[in-house]
Amino acid sequence: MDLRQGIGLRKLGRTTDEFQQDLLSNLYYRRGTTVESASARDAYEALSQTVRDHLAERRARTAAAQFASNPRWVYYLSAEYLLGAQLEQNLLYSSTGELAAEAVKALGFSLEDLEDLDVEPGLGNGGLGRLAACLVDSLATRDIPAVGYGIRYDLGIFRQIITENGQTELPDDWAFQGNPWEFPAPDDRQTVGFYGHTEPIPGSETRKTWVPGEIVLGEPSHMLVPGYGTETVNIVRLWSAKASEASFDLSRFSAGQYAEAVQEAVRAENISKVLYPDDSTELGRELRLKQQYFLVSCSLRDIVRRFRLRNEGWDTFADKTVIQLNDTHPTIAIPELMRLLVDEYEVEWAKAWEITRRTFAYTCHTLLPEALETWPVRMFEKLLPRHLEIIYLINMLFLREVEARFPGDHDRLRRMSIIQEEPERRVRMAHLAVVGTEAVNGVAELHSKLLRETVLDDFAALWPAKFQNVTNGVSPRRFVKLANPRLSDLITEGLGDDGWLRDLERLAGLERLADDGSFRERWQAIKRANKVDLAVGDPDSLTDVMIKRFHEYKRQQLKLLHVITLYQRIRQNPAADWVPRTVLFAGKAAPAYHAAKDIIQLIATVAHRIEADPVASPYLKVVFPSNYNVTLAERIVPAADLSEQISLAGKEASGTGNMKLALNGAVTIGTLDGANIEIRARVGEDNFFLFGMDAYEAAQARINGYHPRHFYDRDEELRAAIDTLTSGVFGDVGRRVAGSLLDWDEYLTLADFRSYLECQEHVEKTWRDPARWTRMSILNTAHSGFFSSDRTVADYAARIWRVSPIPVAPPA
Ligand code: GPQ
Repeated sequence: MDLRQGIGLRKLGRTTDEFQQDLLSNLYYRRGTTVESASARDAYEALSQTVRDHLAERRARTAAAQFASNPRWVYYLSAEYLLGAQLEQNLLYSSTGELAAEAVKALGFSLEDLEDLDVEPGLGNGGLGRLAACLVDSLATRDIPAVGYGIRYDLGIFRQIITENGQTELPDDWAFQGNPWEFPAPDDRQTVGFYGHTEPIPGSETRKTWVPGEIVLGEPSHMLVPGYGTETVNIVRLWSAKASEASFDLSRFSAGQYAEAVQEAVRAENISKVLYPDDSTELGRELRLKQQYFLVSCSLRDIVRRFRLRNEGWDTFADKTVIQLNDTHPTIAIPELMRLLVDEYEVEWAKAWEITRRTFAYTCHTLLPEALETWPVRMFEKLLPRHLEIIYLINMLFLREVEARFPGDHDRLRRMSIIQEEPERRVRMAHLAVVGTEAVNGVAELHSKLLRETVLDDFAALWPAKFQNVTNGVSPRRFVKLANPRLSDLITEGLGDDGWLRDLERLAGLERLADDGSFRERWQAIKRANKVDLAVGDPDSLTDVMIKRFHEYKRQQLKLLHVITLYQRIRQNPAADWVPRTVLFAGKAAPAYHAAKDIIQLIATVAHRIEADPVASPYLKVVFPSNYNVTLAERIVPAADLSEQISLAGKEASGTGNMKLALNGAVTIGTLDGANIEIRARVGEDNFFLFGMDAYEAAQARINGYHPRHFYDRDEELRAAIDTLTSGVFGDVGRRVAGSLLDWDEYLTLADFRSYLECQEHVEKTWRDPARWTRMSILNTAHSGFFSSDRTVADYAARIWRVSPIPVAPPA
């Protein structure tokens, strides 16, 4: 029998009755229960399996089509994925939502009940992890053969609880009840080495044998990644660390030394135990480096295995493989591929280097110097001795190339070296990533430009053609269709069909409706209904949202100074005609980032104070829901009127929340930073509230000598706001935040304060004219079509990966 013919033989329910039957079948045979005793969890599991089968059948056809065409595959290597809840997405992407609603009703449940049981896998921190999820969605939607590789952390990003004492962190055991969306694939397990030493191979100068001192197993499982409006289903493959049988010490166990007996196994399995909850800061910990190598080693062996299924030799490897490095976290893949080729497969160094360079591409996501990863040489030497030798050789050959281009320029060699010498010897991962790849990209126009002009300027001088920009994007399915069904229906009605979900530039067709009074009223009513659903404040108030990780550069402290000033103004003049506002903050701070946690605590304290104040509370409300994640973002974004994108210019690489909010009709107040610039260029200056210094002015301000007290002395309201903090009415945390602003103010908050407040006054003036505001809101949505991750993926495909779609035929 031809296996390909077998695919599609099993008939999947496409009518209510058939779907119902499939659901019951899963309830009985896979869940092992009955209608009479089925709990909500039983129903959830059975439903998930039923929906999953629809995708699995498409997956089988996808694999057949992709393997038959032996294309160039895109492998996305990322330490983080924030995939979001799966049930709702997969119902949409398999068009089974209505069938499912009917079928579960017969079991006595509503779809909403079951969706509440669907836990989002929080395998990432913030923008970088969510971008990875949007890109894999769009890769599948664009029919591009791709696999996303990552780590299956047992504990994802911590669960956050906000109280007046600030942020508390709890472990996130996301798969405690199992994960119905995941397929284990133990047969594809890999073996990963760490530590040990290297031995020369007689007769060879470049080849070595690495004898690891510790062996850990990597076990993969995968989640299905369906495309929208197409047949393709790709996968994300996640690795779990498992101890080998040999690591259990039976003799110790028999001697009653139970802890010692398992200690080696525990150490091995700790590698994928927990996601490091830092964001945009380097974390120098051996376990983190182990995680990175674990991901890379397992994934590369899997990539080679997949290549070998279809191809022989190495000549075509780079033609059939492109590996995108999501920031520097997976950069050890470069020396690891060299090691595999040179040491294990005996490819000559120069040829191996050519293959390696042509295989990799690198995306940089930051401009913050403290976020550029470096690792102590001594840590590398101990953990990955062979990789360090390979890096040294790569560096020597690279510096020779630099010397040839810029003879005698020793300072340049020192600056560009992959090894930093002072104050301690460290491996610069970003330099390794630039040297070992064919393309390097930033994530927004300004970011890519500043990378070329500052952080990576020497490399841009050496290889100008290597540097590109690919502006980020977001999935319109998750962040418009799923998050905002009301608005999606109105858009579809306004445009005549739902083609915009696969071709987001078609939103431009809404422009002509921005002046249609009745359309505007419906638009406004939807925003209001979304606010009612969110239920955080008066739905008629201006809903002002700042949702993102807490970091000083993002300047939640500037927003807080605005809140305190508004509070003081209202107290001074309670009878004035105030615009009622609900200010919503949400986001997590890295547990060790004390300054960011102080800002969270201070916001919670101020919120409480205002709430308890009968004079101010009718006009001003501050809310801080706990545990910001993809699911919560999907509730907040549709309800937002004003989108706060107020980072110090030149610090936010791109931002993607800015895109989600604009697409849902929030108007941005922002600086000329990251993708804000591109949003403003598209939605139009009149439909964007701009304030503050630009990136060049900000850089210059520091050079000219920045003194925050200068602004404090000259601005009465700023002084009043800071003095309140210093007075201690908001506790010690208020004093600490005020102190850090007055003494140093790394991100020039005080310099932008007045400009921000004036801009907020302009916001209120505009808000008082609902027709005008609604028009701005519609135009933001209409002109944000560029920010679809489908466009981002098309850019990568055309300019970096050079791959084309492989469509999958529908079932016969
Ligand atoms: N980003 Cl370096 C993260 O979320 N984590 C990180 O460790 C680094 C960057 C963000 C970046 O701050 C945002 O401006 C981007 O929009 C996002 O990556 C995706 O590119």
